[in-house]
Amino acid sequence: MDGDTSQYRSSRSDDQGMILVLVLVLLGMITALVIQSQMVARMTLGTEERKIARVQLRAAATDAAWEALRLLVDDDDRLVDHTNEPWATPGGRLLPNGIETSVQIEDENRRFDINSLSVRLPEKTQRFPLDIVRDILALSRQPDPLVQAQVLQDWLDPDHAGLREEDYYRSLNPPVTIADALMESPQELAEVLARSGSRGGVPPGFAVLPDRARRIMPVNLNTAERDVILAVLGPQNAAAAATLIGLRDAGPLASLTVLNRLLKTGPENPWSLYFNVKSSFFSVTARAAKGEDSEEVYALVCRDAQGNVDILRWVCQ
Ligand SMILES: [Ca+2]
Ligand SMILES: [Ca+2]
Repeated sequence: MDGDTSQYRSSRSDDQGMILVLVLVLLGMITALVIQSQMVARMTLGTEERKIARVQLRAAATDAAWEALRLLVDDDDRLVDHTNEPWATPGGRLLPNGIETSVQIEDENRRFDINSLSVRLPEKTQRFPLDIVRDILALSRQPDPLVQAQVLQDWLDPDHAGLREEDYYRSLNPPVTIADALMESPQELAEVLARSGSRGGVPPGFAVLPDRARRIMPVNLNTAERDVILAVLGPQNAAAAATLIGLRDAGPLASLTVLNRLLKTGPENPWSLYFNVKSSFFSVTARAAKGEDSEEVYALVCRDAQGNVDILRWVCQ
């Protein structure tokens, strides 16, 4: 007996179609998952490769910085420092792994240490650190050099008598805690200067040299910025400053004798505590680069008379 089976055939072919669609959807999902996992694996690999590249760059920059520090230790004349010495020559090399390094040592005693403002000198002193800081600010075209110099001094001197001391900073909104202690970093100097209406950040004539003792850090006559020499000697000695700069540009000075002669004074001249012909603070900037990537190491170091080098700041960036 032949019945009408067309409806059963149609139902079976619908089921098969549905199964095919399901299989195709399943295959699509599996393919998407495989592609996604491959992409994740590739991204992870890329991140790992970048991490390894960064570690290699940082290691190369660190090696370059250490190599530069060895030049400071090997300086055969630590009584005189000038810009024609091996340590002052920028260095660098191309490493076998394709990384290119560059390194530069700079003498930080070419600038005037802002922490010298904390030293109290006898009343009869001819030239105070405050005068020098004021003149560096004036030569940097700051709006109100004397007030700004006083603000800086009040910030770091231990007393509470001055133009802007504890009471002023406490009255600010939000209140600020005054340091009344030696400055720690150029960032701190920049912030205090900004509060005093400074324009253009920290003038190049200033350094922030950390120390535990309140002392005047002499400027190295052989490496000093022109404006720093002018500011230390003061406007009344501008001619002597110009002669001094000409002489040291012609060849490194081995002592302060020329300074004494120019100022017609002896070894105890009022400026001798501000000048020297050697340096003790140096900064090292080492950079390693490959393609678009680079790493930098910055170090501030102090070298003593025996050639021992202390690392005071070590920053990787
Ligand atoms: Ca030297
Ligand atoms: Ca103070």
